[in-house]
Amino acid sequence: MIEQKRILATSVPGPKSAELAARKNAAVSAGVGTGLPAYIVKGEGGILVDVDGNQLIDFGSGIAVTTVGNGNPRVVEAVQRQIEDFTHTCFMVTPYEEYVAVAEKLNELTPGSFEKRSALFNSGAEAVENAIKVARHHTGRPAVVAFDHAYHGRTNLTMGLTAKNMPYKHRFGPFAGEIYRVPMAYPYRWPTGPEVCAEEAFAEFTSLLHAQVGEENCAAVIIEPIQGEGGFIVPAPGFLRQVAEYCRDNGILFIADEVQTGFARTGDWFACEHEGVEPDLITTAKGIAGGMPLAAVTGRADVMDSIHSGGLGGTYGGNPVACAAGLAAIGWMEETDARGRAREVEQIFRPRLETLADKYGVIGDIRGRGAMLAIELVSDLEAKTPDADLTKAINAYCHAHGVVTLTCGTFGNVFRFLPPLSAPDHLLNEGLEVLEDAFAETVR
Ligand code: PLZ
Repeated sequence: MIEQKRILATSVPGPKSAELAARKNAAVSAGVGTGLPAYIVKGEGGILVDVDGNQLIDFGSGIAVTTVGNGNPRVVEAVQRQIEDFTHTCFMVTPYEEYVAVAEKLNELTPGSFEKRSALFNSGAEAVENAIKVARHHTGRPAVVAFDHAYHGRTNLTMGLTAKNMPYKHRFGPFAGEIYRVPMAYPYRWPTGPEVCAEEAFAEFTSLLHAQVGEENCAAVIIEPIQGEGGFIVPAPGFLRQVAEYCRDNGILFIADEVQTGFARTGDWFACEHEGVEPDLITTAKGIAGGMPLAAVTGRADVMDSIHSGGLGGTYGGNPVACAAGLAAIGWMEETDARGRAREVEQIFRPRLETLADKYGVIGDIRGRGAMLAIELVSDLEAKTPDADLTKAINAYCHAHGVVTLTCGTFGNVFRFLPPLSAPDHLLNEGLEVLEDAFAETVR
């Protein structure tokens, strides 16, 4: 048992981590960065233990993956059991029940009162690739519309869908064709104000889609119901619903990329439920399997079944160990009311973030839902000038003081919180105290 307590045994990262970092630099491509190079040897609940014996508070869940907590015992046990039985057959060769059971669970839990089918993959990017494949095949149309600030992955097609150049796209092109970008209903930065954001963004969306794509050429519109890497941007209320309705009216498939938002993270099973939106296709990954690589496309049965047999697949997609972990993680979320816990986490974080906003005058926006929350840092509240340097400084302070924090945002000025849902209140509060110290130490 690891005590749910922060312990600073050495500096963070400590000497043993520094040695590993030197080996990393000599062995691993420089293209693979490490945010906080403290090398982890063990994890439990909301704590990560590094090689130097430091106990770090986890405010990132490995980017929204270990929602059920680090080393969730139920997931560990399911993985161990499955590994003893068999590790792999390839579902396309000789199938097994766990894959089918995950698909059944996804079809049941995802929004949409219609009949559904699922297909399983290994990563979020792979799920997005396949959702686009399905949409193009089903509609017979080429074009895909994505949004400003979108993040959908690092493979060629998903890089094309991702909005931000550095570090994701820079000199990695050319990108796949027939991808069009439209403005996001980003309330905080909407030029004419948040009140008119949904309405005006929707008008721009329809007008651009009509003028530059043509409705009848458009296979799909893909959107994160709360944008992740782009800055935890919650679309102005009503926007998602309007876009989904417009898609339905025009024979365009509405794809919700719930890779980061899915599985209780936002206080619902899926973030688009908050707006009552029923997507044609949903992509999931990350939180689905407590850390094992598993991803999925779930959607309308008529769409998913329009693909010829053999048209979807992959060697490892829906690997039995990952599926066993997925069933255990979802079971844990159902039985512990993980959605309720995500809403409690918001209750713990929000008031303290609001206090920070009042005290320092550098937080332009507090946003997100459930256990997916963020603050946008600015050097001037009026001008909303992004303050990436301050964001970096606060992040570095948290790291050095044993809290694993993450930043995001197109302008690098968003500080985000994605704690595991099994982290106890006192640990979340301890992490928030470090954040408060970080503000005290770093804001001018
Ligand atoms: N769609 C909405 O958030 C992954 C990326 C980290 P993969 N986000 C974390 C990084 O810098 O690579 C993500 C996402 C949304 C798709 C993806 C891609 O998921 O499992 O990383 O491929």
